[in-house]
Amino acid sequence: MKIALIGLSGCGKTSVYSVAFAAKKPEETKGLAPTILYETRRHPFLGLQVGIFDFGGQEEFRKEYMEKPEIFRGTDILIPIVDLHDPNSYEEAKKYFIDLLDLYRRNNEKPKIFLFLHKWDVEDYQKELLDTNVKNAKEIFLEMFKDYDFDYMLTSIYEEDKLAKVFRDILISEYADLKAHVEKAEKQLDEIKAKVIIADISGNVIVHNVQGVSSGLTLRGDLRDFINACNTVRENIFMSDSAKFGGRDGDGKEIELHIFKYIISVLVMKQGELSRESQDKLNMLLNDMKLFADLIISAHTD
Ligand SMILES: Nc1nc2c(ncn2[C@@H]2O[C@H](COP(=O)(O)OP(=O)(O)OP(=O)(O)O)[C@@H](O)[C@H]2O)c(=O)[nH]1
Ligand SMILES: [Mg+2]
Repeated sequence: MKIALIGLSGCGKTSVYSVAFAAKKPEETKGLAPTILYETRRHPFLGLQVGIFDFGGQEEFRKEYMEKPEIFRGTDILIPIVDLHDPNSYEEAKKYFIDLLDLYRRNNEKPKIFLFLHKWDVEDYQKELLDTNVKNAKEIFLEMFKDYDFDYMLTSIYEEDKLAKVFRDILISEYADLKAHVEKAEKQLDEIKAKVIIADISGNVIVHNVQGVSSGLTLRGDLRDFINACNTVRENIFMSDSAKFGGRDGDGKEIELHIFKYIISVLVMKQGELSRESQDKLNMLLNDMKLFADLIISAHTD
């Protein structure tokens, strides 16, 4: 899957990538240098290789790559980013987006479009101006994508969890039936009295009910290591596609890891036995995640 991040220089493309996919803190993006030409990065998600193209927005680079339409070929998802802190740039951004849509047309391609109205926060910006800027941006930008499979969202790197969910939903939108499962899991988690994290084998968090276990999409390092180690045991010693692992200390603290179809992992952390009701709900969730993993595998083989 190929995702292209586009927008004028300084609108926040590299920051969005860094916070959502590369476990960077929002503040760490303040010193980012402008991207030269473009950068590509690979990120595995649900067993799929996602290629993320981060296009430099400075004029000289835009000129250069706009003359090489083949660079854009094969884009599944186009993410145009608008800087809400810089309303004076809207018209230029619009021109750039129109040129790009033309380029895709010439390539006979029609990517899905998710417009980010970005920097929707008051970090280094006056609150009073933000609402007006959002309103004007909507008037200028929503109209232009109406012939496309299109959606827009208000985003900020200072809302890491929300940004991670935005990307999770964008990535999942490529698989027709998965979204319903994720939404169901989100509801089920609310009702289980244990800490539960559903992630893929590469450590992208899909759903969780624990604060502070992820940075963007990326699961905390120690838990990621645990999943990795168990996954190696599953593969090399059990030689099965699914497996369950567990640990417990003297005080009744427990951790349980379920791996389904070498793709989905469900981590459960609890103190003592769960109530019958919670255990029933957890079992339902585990069943559903098994199904979810099956669906992903069959989507891959399609
Ligand atoms: N307040 C705020 N600042 C942001 C946000 N996202 C990015 N920034 C800041 O915007 C500045 C520019 O970010 P970059 O990610 O380098 O911009 P870019 O779009 O990659 O720019 P080019 O590579 O030149 O095209 C940095 O100082 C970031 O900290 C955001 O959501 N809110
Ligand atoms: Mg950049």
